[in-house]
Amino acid sequence: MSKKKKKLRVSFRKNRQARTRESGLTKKFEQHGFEDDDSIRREQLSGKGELAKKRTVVGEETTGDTSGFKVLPEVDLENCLSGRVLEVRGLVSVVQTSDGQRYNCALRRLLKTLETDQRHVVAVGDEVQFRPDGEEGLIERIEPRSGVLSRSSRDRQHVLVANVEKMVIVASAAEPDLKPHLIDRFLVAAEQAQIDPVICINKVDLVEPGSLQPLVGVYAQMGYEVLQVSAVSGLNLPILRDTLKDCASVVVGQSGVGKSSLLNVVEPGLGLRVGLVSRETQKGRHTTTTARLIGLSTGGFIVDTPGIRQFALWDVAREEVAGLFRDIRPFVGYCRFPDCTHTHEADCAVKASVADGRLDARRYESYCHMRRDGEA
Ligand SMILES: Nc1nc2c(ncn2[C@@H]2O[C@H](COP(=O)(O)OP(=O)(O)OP(=O)(O)O)[C@@H](O)[C@H]2O)c(=O)[nH]1
Ligand SMILES: [Mg+2]
Ligand SMILES: [Zn+2]
Repeated sequence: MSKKKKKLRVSFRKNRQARTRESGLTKKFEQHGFEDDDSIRREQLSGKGELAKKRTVVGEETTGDTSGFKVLPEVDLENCLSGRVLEVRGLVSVVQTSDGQRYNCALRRLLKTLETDQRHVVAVGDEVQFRPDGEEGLIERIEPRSGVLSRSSRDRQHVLVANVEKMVIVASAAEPDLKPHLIDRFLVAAEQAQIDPVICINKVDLVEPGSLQPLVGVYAQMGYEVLQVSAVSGLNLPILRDTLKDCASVVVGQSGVGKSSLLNVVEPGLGLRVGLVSRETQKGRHTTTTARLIGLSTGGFIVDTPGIRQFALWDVAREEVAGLFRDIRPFVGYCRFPDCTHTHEADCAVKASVADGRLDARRYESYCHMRRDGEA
């Protein structure tokens, strides 16, 4: 990246002066007096009265807002190390460099105050530049992201993980029951984020062999990779291991489907905590509580995530949903009305294809749900 650095006018959050309590770690860095932080504080005192919301920052303009910011601030790379975020624990991000060293990093003030739609500024999987100081560090810059999986959380973007190529959608054949609608929702998110999805149906030891075939067939026909696995019997785990090899992946799915259990057998010695599924409610107990990046001995990494109760899509307009269904997409051009919603209109090619069996009725139902919810 050798783009020209410019002075850019960017927006900051309004309540910059309202300083919340910060960890000792952050304070320590402030005492070091890193220049950007200083300049911001000085501006606050410069007699402009109420805080101006725009400031000048030296950096590169980012195309799109992949890291949630419109500017990639200039940093003194000579004093920085680059690393990847393994875990975010409140204000502290655990960052690992390529030689395996880990640092507990705080966030430079500038990054905390730039305006963004995001719920949290740093995400697991982020590549960052940070200033090391013993076992600690200060994140100076978050590099532009690709492969961002987000969900919507109270109208803000919650980035679950950044910089992944693959999304392993884990469902369970039983305990808890298989929920194809949730798979469909994750597929839409994967299509939108351009992350390659793999559908992984776990706990097949609990059902009759072959009973999942109709459902598996529907997804396989759309060109998705579908694996039927069991963390208990070991069925098809070599294939899963091979799929994850040398790849940057994330596992997603409801609580209790066996995400952590699968990772424990894919990467022996990991020892992730797993939890029982409640007998009465058939629900998992949210055993994994924070996303965590795990390096694989076969190369690549995978991020284990907490079970998601509701996965609300981020930044998908209602009109876009049909285009994100691989099986519906080919028909939409043949409807009579160009703005057809494929729900109630006459001469709708999508509805016609459900009627004659070319489109799976359950998938179409999923589509209608996601459109109606308004979540999408
Ligand atoms: N029968 C059977 N049980 C399994 C299998 N895989 C996992 N389990 C059980 O399912 C339960 C939940 O497993 P976890 O790995 O904790 O599930 P998780 O998806 O990580 O759940 P959260 O961390 O809560 O999101 C545990 O009791 C596991 O022993 C499987 O293939 N077959
Ligand atoms: Mg788990
Ligand atoms: Zn239509």
